[in-house]
Amino acid sequence: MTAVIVRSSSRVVATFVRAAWVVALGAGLSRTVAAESDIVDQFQSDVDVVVGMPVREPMGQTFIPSLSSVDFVELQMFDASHDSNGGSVFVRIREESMSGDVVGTSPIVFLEDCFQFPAGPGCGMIATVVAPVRFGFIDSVPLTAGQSYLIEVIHAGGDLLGVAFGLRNQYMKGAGFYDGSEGFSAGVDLTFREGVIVPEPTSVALLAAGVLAAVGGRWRRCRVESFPASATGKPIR
Ligand SMILES: [Ca+2]
Ligand SMILES: [Ca+2]
Repeated sequence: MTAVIVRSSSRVVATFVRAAWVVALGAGLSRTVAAESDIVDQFQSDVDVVVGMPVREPMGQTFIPSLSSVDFVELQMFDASHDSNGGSVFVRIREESMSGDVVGTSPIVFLEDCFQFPAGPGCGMIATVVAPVRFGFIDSVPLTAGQSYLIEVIHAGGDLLGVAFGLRNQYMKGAGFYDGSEGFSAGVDLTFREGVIVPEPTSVALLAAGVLAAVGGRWRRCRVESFPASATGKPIR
């Protein structure tokens, strides 16, 4: 009987070790396969003009977040050159202004030639044809909600690119600028979205339910094996 108890105790330990692996594996999978969704915090959606870069840099937009971090910035851009090299661009988050400390830098994003205009003539000429370009930060950038920050857009090489702006002060909590100053007028705002990325609740719930079911199943099997025994001494299953 003692041996049975020891063996059963070992199985209990093994079960919990396996369960821990299941939970750990589940946590890893939740980051790699679970669907994610954006929570957009600050934004300005209108496109009134497209400004070329790098010739009109420095350019950017001040904003006041209501969330305490930022995971992504999305801009509306176009390929402004007939050259076919493609272009590269990245963004920085600074405190308050162009002279503020850099608190986050995105990886460089490479945009293929004519990325926003894949079919027919017009690439590099029709500035109203823009496409969203997303800049994801490798690590979430911590912010202080209610304080002013700046999105700086930087050309990193290749074809000339264009960045979209609104011209009617559509975003009231900040100002867009290029040529290193606050644009044509106080009404200029970058066309942008910024926010955080979260797992979709349904994915998390399904994943958690799956993990709990797996752990529960192992636990029930362990209990059946550990206690009652048949007349032959074999565990009853
Ligand atoms: Ca091009
Ligand atoms: Ca504004």
